[in-house]
Amino acid sequence: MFTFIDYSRRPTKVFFLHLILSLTTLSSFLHAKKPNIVFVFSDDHATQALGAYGHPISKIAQTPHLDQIAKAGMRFDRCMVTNSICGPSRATILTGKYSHLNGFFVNEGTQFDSSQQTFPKLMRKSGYQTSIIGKWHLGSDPTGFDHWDILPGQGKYYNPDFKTKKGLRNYTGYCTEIVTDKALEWLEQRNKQKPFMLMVQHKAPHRNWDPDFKYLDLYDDVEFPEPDTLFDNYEGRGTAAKDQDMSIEISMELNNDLKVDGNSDKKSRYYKGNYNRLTPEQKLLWDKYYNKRNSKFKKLNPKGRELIRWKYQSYVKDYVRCIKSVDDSVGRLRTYLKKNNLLENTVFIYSSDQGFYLGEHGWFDKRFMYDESYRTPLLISWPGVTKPGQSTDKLVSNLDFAQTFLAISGTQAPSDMQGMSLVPLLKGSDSDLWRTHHYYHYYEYPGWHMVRRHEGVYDGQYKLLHYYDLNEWELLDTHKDPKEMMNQYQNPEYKNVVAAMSAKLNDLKSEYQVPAGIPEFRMKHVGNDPNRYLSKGRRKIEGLPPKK
Ligand code: SGN
Ligand code: CA
Repeated sequence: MFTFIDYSRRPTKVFFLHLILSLTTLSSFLHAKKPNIVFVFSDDHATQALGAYGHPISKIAQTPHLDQIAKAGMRFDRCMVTNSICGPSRATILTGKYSHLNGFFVNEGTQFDSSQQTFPKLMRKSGYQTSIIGKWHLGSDPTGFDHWDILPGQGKYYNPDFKTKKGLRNYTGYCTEIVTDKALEWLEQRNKQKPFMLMVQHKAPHRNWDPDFKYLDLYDDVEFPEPDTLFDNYEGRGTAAKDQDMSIEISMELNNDLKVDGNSDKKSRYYKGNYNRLTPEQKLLWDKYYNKRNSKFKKLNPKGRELIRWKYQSYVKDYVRCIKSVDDSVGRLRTYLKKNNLLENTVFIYSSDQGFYLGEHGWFDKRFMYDESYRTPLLISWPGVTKPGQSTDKLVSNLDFAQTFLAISGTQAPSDMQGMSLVPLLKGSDSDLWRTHHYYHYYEYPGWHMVRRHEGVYDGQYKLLHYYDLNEWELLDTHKDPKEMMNQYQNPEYKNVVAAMSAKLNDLKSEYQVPAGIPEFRMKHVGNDPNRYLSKGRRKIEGLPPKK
């Protein structure tokens, strides 16, 4: 903030005093150590399962270390993603650009063009050491990092492989813990003369929600609250909500997702991809917990709604167990920073590639522009800059991360980045000049969970969605209808809102240079089988033969 001082009316002594003060501030600014950045990022972490956001689930499954970031800094209540899926979210974060400009639209079958401009490359140029450890999921190898040690593809929870410039190496243990060990090792051996930017990227709590052995029976005796919309029948919304393949009832698999017979059905996906990787000692621990859970399940033999309820409870428990390890990871990292006198000069950031459904609308997974998957957690602490315990409901986005990191490091952001630096918000600004509307675009169809392509705009209350392949629109009034159950698009009372939001959608598309018309882009590798990604349950309903 600048204050104008009229020196002509003041004695010269005061003028010199101000001059000296300004020069001292300037010199301490120039000599101040550039802040470090630790960016912890998880995969599919819903705000419902993060204590600082206050949802009933997180009251049971607490996250004290994550909450500490919010207590020390700022909680962002409306951090909206540009495209609610893994690789595309990561590509947006690296480039500060929407999918249509960074070229990474969908997870499957594409490679990130790693020759393009990214924030780590720019930070490196301005003297930062850059490092990424854990999930990457962009096909091509990382560029712009002094050090990288990543999980190939989706990565594995148990005894994962890691990939470096030297090739692949297998590790025994639990992924979240190994990623943290590696991050701490890197911090220890880094060049201590330079500021650093470290990205710690967890696989957890991604499907199929495999917990660490020490947490297998955590929350076992607890009943988690069911969401009001667990038995949603999608009345009041269009084809896309009705036709998805991500329901707990139909799409969630007893074997693969809920580990029923996971240790005995040798042909199953779970056995081959997960159980089979375990050491004999790990197998004993796994068997001990899941054999008990499975035999209880078989005795109970639930049907209909009771089966959905059992699936929901089992799913959420494994999911929050995975988050427990992420919380531990944050605790270990912060303890290290504190012990090494680094915490005070480190910006600590926590976020996830997108949100997730924990049974809302009867779903798991993400992709839709509905709240649970469109909104992602974002917590930032910056000691001495952000006042402790702040929160903001400004519309921010993963589109803003690149420019934020650049601003923190004092690096000029290139003008072709499309986001906004969050630094003014972190410094307490409540400026009206912030964005009022956010643009969203999801592309992966046909694909896992069969969510139709859509784009839309959100202003904090109204949300307009366009499923252009279906020629269907939805307007949601999230103040009156926070659970997003009722499409108001045809309701005459919302005529003006629809008109205003449609105009805004067009404005944003031209501002962000979204190519006109329906995107040409199709998932190349789907070939001529549009049902390639259908779940077992859906294949049965459609009368299709089981997948091999
Ligand atoms: C896997 C999962 C899907 C999930 C995608 C994308 N199937 O394919 O359920 O939607 O990842 O997730 S699984 O049975 O292999 O777990 S993302 O986080 O990478 O976008
Ligand atoms: Ca994800």
